[in-house]
Amino acid sequence: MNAILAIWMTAISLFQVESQEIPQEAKKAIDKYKASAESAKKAYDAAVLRAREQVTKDLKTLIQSETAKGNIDVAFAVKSKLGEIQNEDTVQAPPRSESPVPSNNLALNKAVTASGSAKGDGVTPPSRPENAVDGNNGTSWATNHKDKEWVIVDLGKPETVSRVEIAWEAAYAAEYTIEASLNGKIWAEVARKADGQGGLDVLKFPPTKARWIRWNGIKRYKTEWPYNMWEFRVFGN
Ligand SMILES: [Ca+2]
Repeated sequence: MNAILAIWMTAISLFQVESQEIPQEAKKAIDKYKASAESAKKAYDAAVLRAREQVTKDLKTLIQSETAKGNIDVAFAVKSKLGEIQNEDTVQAPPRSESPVPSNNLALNKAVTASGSAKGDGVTPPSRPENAVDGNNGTSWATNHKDKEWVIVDLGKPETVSRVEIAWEAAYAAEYTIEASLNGKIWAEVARKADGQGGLDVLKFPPTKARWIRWNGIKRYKTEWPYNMWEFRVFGN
């Protein structure tokens, strides 16, 4: 790749002096050189794309076969790896629908507690609830393989909240509730999702004063998977 880049950069610098008075023969040589560098770069880009598509296809096949064999933990580990590769793609791709990360997220980097985290699933980076409030769309919190899972975020002080957003990995929640509390003991349900489809959930509700916000899982998309959220966000408006 370095060699191709070097050729490319040389071609560009030659192109910059092209407008000056240079012999016709030299111009021809430069054009030929440029065309060759362009075609090398195109071939390289196409090869990278093909290789990435093949790896993605192979990993998807592996997930299906391991799931069929009942090796759910293996399938989940492979799925995490696939997620990493797809995340790499998004670095160069147009921004995802949930980007940029909103700056007025009241839950950002706040203290969290949770029912637990997936273990032994090969999740990278290690699954922990903090991943759901770190403002990073590439780190997630994966739960244990149970329906009744939860996470609580402490906003630090009472805030008026009226919206929650959850960005899901493929292992999304089909059903869950959002609860609010001023003392961490008495909870009031402020929103309920009963038809989750994954992606980005946006739940709006009447302005409510609360310091703690709890997400309660009720039903996973697939019982052989955990819940897995990229981001859990709380807003005042
Ligand atoms: Ca995250």
